[in-house]
Amino acid sequence: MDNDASMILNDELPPDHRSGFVAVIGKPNVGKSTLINAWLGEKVAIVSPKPQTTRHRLRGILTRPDAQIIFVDTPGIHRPRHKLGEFMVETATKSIPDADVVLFMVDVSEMPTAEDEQIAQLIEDRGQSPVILVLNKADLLPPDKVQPHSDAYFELVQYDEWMMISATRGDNRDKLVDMIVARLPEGPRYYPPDQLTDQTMRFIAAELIREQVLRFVHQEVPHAVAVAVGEWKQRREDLTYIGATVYVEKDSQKGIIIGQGGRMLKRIGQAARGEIEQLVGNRVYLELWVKVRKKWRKDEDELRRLGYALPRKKS
Ligand SMILES: Nc1nc2c(ncn2[C@@H]2O[C@H](COP(=O)(O)OP(=O)(O)OP(=O)(O)O)[C@@H](O)[C@H]2O)c(=O)[nH]1
Ligand SMILES: [Mg+2]
Repeated sequence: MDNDASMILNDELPPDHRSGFVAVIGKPNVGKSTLINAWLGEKVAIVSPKPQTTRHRLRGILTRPDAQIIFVDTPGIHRPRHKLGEFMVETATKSIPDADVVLFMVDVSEMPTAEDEQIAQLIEDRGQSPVILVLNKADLLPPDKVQPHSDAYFELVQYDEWMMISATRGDNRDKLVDMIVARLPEGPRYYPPDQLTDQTMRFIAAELIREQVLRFVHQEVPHAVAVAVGEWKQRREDLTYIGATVYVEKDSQKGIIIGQGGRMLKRIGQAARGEIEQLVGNRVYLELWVKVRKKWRKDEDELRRLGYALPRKKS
């Protein structure tokens, strides 16, 4: 196989093969990234119990003999408080009109909030494609709340179909994929069958470090963190050297990330190293630095430098 086109092997596909883009939209923390990872059987997107974990649009690619689904994971839509938040919300919003199918994901264990309502409106205004309402976290839903909670969501949005699932426990996960495939247009594969994401290893490694920051550091601090991977070198056949910088906004946050005697940074580094070793498939030597970039979340130039590229303002 000598080029990407032949790797995709489209000539072997059945004539009614389906493909398309499926945007997963919802407020923060409802389980969008968890579901995509579960479908792919690999961690392509980081996950955390804290809201506003995902910051970029990223693709997770599921290839079956009869279909290729390109899931588009998006940042949770919320009321932004700084330019990073604006970037995140705009990124998610822009994915709606481009999608062949929109999955509107909600947390059915709780009643809808104003955020869910706004997103429902956004989907109605921007979307032209079928909408599947996904009621997630069914495992947390007490039996007496099934009807009132579901009804509240059914009233919220104009949907074509709905499914109640548990992304973590697995209820109806496969059924939902079949429901999606039935709604996709006929078309070829866009990616080689073994490709799981459009993200680079470097980006995923930086995210895996940020995931551990979200895990170990609390309150506002993890939200003020950005991670950039600098050096990436194959030192030996079985050892990769990775140097990364953890950016924070204040000296006090730097102190928290480093911790007493460097203990917190060590903890973050060790946990992230384990995850990155799984990603690259060999041993990793991970070196971390912590730097202050004052108010980077409010500064467009800083955001761009850290990989949160906003569209250029029209002059
Ligand atoms: N009990 C339960 N927890 C879930 C389920 N799905 C996701 N979670 C948990 O919900 C939390 C948030 O999951 P994420 O996948 O990061 O949520 P997200 O929608 O991608 O969040 P943002 O990236 O912030 O928009 C994590 O702690 C998950 O383990 C589920 O079906 N049941
Ligand atoms: Mg997410």
